[in-house]
Amino acid sequence: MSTTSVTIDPITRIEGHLGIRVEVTAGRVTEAFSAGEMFRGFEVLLKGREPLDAQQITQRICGVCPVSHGLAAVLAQDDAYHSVPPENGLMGRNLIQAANFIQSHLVHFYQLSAMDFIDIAAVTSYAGRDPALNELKAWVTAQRSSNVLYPAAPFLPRYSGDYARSSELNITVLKHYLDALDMRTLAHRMGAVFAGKLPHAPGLVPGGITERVTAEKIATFDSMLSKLRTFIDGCYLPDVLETARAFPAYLKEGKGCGHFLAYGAFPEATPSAAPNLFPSGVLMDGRITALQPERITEDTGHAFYADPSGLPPATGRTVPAHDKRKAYSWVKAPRYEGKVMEVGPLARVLIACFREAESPLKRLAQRAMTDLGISTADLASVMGRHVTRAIECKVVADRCAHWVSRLVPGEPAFLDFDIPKTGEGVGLTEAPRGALGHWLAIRGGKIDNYQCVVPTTWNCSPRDDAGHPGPVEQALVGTPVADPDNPIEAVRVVRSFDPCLACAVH
Ligand code: NFE
Ligand code: MG
Repeated sequence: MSTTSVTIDPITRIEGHLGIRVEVTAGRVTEAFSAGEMFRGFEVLLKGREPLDAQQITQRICGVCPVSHGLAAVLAQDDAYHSVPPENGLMGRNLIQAANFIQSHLVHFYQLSAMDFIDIAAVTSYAGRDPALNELKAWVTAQRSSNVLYPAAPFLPRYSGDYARSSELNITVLKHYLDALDMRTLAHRMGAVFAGKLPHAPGLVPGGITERVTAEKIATFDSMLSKLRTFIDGCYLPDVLETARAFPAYLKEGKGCGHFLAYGAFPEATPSAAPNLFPSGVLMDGRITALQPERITEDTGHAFYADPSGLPPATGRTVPAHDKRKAYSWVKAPRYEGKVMEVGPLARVLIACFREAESPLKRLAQRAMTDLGISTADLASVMGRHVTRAIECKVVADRCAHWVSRLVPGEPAFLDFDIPKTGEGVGLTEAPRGALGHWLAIRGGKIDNYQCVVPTTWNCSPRDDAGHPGPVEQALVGTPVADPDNPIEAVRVVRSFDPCLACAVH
């Protein structure tokens, strides 16, 4: 039987430079390769710097999830300095991180993924009076009739495929695509109330946040939050569920490696006595165990690095080697106990579902599964990733109301600390795309070693030294590809992970 090699490089509507190659035999993917195509070197340039530079420099790894990098950097320092934020600092950090999750999840569904399913051409027969939709209609009509070979982004050109047939679903999501642009701005403004500014937050520091808590800021945050919650409840979550209903096959496709990892995030007390809003855990073969960070290692056998393979991040190295034989990606291959792990909203929701304790994530997931008539096994799929992302977006936005209510105007938002000449710290949190860790070592008062293991490093990792493909590579295998010239099914699988290659290679 003949095999066709399909290369999608670069894959668009993601962040960063990702090349995907799939081998298609008898209409299905039989092998897949995911390649990060650039080197950035943040871990190298952090060496020798002041430890307090870490949260500012690491935020420049990415424009989508800078807050998570800033937070991981200050958590690593809190660990090294034994600094503990006061209540205002803890709640303030949660609110900044929540705002970042909301903007990231909205942009991922509407701007990055929805057009894999929604038919932009449907707007040409729109007969209503919405000015924004009519403007879009005029633009798409002009693009389609102009006969140019490459019509302007972001909607066209596109792969041909089985786009949604319901004109109501198409028009509703297109309208919300346009609304989501304003909602994303609003989420950034909301986070900036306590971050100082966004997307890169100057106000994240060890020991808390620098922004003072005032009654006016609380009121401003609250009023923005209420608009965002209305959009998430009335548009985002229903749109995702409706899209999932329209594409039931994608509640089966793109299963993945079946092992899930979460570090947990959104602490509600210090020291963390109560569980975080997002619990930590490791889910393998249907069994959940407590996270043991020392079991994390990174393989480099197929990555362009000369570092020894299999090192734990605390002693990790970053030595680029662009001409390394057998390497095909600038992304390292993180593993937990040597196992391939998926991270992200799906991992967080499944871990919450498999824990005995009740939680908002578990409750909402159970409601969505009943609604869709599916089980937890079906969540491990393309649509399951979209649905779990929307669920956790609602959980986070709803919980902001509680965190805001715990802020006390006039009370301190950070407590002072001393930077030791020698020390080590680990900052583990959750970024919108999954488990994020920063490992810091200080010698002579300066950064001696800094290692980041990032969500897309887990999800888009290449093969490890034992030859096991990474999570995206595994999710692609088995995917039907009807037309190798229009591999829409493959990009749907990849985009469901919300990859960020800028982060993955850092
Ligand atoms: Ni650049 Fe990020 C998130 C982090 S992804 S977007 O979310 O950390 O790997
Ligand atoms: Mg790294």
